[in-house]
Amino acid sequence: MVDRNGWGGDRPVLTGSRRSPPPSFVEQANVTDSGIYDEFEANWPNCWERAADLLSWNQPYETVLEDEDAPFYRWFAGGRLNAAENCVDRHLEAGRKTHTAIRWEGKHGDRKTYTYRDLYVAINEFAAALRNLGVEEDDVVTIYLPMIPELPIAMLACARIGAPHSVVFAGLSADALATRMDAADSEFLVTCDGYYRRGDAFNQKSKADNARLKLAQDVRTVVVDRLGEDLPHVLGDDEFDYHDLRDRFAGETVDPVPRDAEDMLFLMYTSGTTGEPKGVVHTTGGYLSHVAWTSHAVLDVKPEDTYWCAADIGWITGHSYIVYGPLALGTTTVMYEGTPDYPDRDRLWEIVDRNAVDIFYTAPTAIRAFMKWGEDYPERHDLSSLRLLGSVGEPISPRPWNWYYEHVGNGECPVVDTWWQTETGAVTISTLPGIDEMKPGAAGPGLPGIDVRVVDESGAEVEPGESGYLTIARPWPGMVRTLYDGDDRFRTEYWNQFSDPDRGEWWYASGDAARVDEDGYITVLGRVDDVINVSGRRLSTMEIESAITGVEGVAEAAVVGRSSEANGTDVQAYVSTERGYDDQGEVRGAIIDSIEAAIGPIARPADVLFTPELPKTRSGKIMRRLLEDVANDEDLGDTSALRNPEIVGEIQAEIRGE
Ligand code: 6R9
Repeated sequence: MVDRNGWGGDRPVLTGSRRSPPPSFVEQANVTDSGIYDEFEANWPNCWERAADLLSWNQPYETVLEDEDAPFYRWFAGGRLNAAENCVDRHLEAGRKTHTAIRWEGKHGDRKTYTYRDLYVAINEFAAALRNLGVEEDDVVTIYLPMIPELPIAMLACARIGAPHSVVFAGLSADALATRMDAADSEFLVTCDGYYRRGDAFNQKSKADNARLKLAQDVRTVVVDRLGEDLPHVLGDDEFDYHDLRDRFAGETVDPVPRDAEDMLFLMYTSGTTGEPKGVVHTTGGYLSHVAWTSHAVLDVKPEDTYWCAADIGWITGHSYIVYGPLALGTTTVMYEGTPDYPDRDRLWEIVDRNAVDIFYTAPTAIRAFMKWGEDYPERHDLSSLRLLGSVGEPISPRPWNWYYEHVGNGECPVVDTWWQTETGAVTISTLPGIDEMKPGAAGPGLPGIDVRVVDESGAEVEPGESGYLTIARPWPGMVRTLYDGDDRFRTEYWNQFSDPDRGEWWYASGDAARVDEDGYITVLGRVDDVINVSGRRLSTMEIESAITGVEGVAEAAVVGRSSEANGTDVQAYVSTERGYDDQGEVRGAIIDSIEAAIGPIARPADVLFTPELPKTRSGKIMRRLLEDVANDEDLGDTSALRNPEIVGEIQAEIRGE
């Protein structure tokens, strides 16, 4: 039993009825030859040249894969390329200057269109400005921006001059920003004055200022003026206005720096099993090949499409499938600043309709909300431009899958349920929409060339239908290369558990539990580590617990995931207080504040339950597993081995509201 998050280890997971790819889709799909699986198998690892061929290389690579120093793999070694040149310049050269690269849908109906030429100009000017500020090749530039066009512009400007970016989600707190900048030794920051969320203006600069105060290093900061009069701000020492810089460097061009395929393209911090976030390192050649290939083969992106991934660029999904994948293929990528229900619950469908969006990619948490709001909202709009739908971030169960298929796709668009992670860089498990049958509730088989195995504790593959640990038994181009915090942590986090180095077997441990069926389709059950997935966002229970225990009066805390219809999982906190701190309202308020300060509002618990004690083993370990079962109203089994079994009944009664 490896399912720790209430996805129901031994409960049957209902998969809905199978569906074949609609013939109208198959006729035009990018990949239609079912022989591709065998072809990749027979030619592995050289099959991945197909991905690398989607890019333009300044210098051809010498080998596809070097595995002498596993698990530190090298892909396309010897090759040189620049990611920004691949995402922008080469499309201009191909005569597509006036083609729309980014279609930005801002709040209150603000809109902007960047052609590939516009994007080229913006990236060059900002790259010149960054150089002038002292950014050199390999310096990490932290970007702390919401969903405004300056975010992809800044990323690509960094890529152009060979400076890895580290984008920190705009909703994270000052502390979280400081931790990430400190860990990356980053001396450059791109942020903004503030941004709108729903109707309100949020102050981003004050968070950035607070983060800078916590850092030992000097930080040169570029501030994008997003709110103008709505949020006046002053620039201090070492702070520069983005638009002034653009004016100063107007018309300048900067030659793209040819990067080694294995040079770092970016860093992305993600929650791990300890309180310290992990700095996932992605490199240029493998990552870009893999995102371009999966955009082509899984999302079926074509240059003439209008493609929309409704994620935030602050997470990996937005990096791979709003910015790098679609732009590498020269398509039009839609970028949306707002929320799905503002000003009304048909906002997304209005955008699909008005822009004639061909491909739409979102998360199950959003799909569950659409389903709850009802089909009237999509029905108000003409969605017939849609050709393919995608889902990512969490397991999607058959009911929302079918709803999405029927009410958004009108039964005519394949739905790809794409499993992947910050660490995999790009999609690794999914059906190929022009070839494979879809089974609602199962993501699909490993993509061609990806060797997915579901194994037990000892690393032996489990029988179809049984649950086990999801592993990948071979390297792939988009994979994490190491953790910025060190190679040791990279080995322990991902490779020690299932690898057998004596036999030359390196199996990547994903941290997810899964089940595989007789056709090799994978149903992902959820995380097996101390990470919980709230609305598709990875949170570390340890990080939340340490924010809680930092509050005066808190004696102990445990945080677990609780199944939630809306969010997939909610955060459930259990807290015991020190003597004398009886005002639970006050402590609760301080706990929420502390979590928001340490991580951000996304980590706010759905419930904080106060208890005189936490259930513990005789050796004094908090029984989180049991607390998770209590939160999910599961059968608890025998609790007699606990030091304080009586407390469990009390907590249970409290949770059930008895
Ligand atoms: C891309 C992304 C990764 C975790 C992953 C898993 C969950 C993602 C999923 C899915 C079931 C899918 N996950 N896609 N679970 N079905 N199609 O979300 O990256 O933020 O690193 O999260 O998300 O638990 O391990 P990241």
